Amino acid sequence: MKKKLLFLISIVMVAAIALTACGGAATQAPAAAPTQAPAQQTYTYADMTLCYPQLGAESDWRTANTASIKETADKLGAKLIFSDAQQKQENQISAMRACIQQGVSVIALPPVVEDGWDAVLTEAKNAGIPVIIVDRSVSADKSLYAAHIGSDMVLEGKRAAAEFNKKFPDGAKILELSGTTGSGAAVGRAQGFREDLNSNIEIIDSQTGNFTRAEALPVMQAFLQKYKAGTDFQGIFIHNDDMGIGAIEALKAAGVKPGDLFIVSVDGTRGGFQAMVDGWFQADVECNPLLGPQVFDMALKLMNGEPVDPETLTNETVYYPDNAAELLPSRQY
Ligand code: GYE
Repeated sequence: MKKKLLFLISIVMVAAIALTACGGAATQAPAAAPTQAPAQQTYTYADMTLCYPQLGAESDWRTANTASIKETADKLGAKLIFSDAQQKQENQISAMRACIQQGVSVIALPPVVEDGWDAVLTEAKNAGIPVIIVDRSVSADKSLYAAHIGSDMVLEGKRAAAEFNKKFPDGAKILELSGTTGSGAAVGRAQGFREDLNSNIEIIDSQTGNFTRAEALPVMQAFLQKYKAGTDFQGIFIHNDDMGIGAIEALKAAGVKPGDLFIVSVDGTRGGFQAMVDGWFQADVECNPLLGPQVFDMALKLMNGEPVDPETLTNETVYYPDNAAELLPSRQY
């Protein structure tokens, strides 16, 4: 009771001071509503609600990315609105609209595909909610979002091409098992790969396995029906480790042995490392999913009106079988 009274008195006093301070300003614009934060307030993670409309759970990369976002939110004490769109853009868009409706502080969007974000990004912008594009890129105009944090997918493709160029100086025929059609990851990797692949190395066929083990398996089976391993093609570029693992199942069933084909994959997951230890992959181009700390750090900067880097690319490398067994136990994903 006493506390309440004291509280009331202090409110009245603050109001009185405020009134005196702006005495004579009756004709000016009305003061901000008392619930609104003063202009120079510094927000902390406790004030943050971050919306993460995750695109799916299609791969070990994705599982690690989700864990990184959730763990970082917990550690920092920020509120997280998480959803799983099951690789469907329309689900991501509705999740974003729900977040806009709720007035979240920041949206961090890992877009399943590149195109088709203009409308919802405009809605977020009009609502004053900054959007960070995470992981894959979007084709929307840069004015519609604050920044992008993720891997350089074109560079990853180039790194894969360099492995084939090294292995086949006299040329070869190869296959490509590509990621989700229209996704920044698949588009970028395919582009970088083609840009740097020597002209004597021919990609005889390219099909999507949608970044999943389950979908890659039948695609590899169909490839093996059509082309004879070792004779018609000597290598495969696979856009992620999960599809590689699906492909290995098909190769094993067809009697192909580790090392018969030159296989380069992307991600560097534990599964990818195991495939190198087992002799199936000859190189694994790193793609790091542990983006949580960077995403939350940038989100707080945006809340506080601080400048951010419009493009933050992850530092990555290429892994090889020679030390895969040694590194495997320390892999975080
Ligand atoms: O390589 C793959 C995942 O967008 C970088 O998506 C990501 C890719 C990653 O499904 O494993």
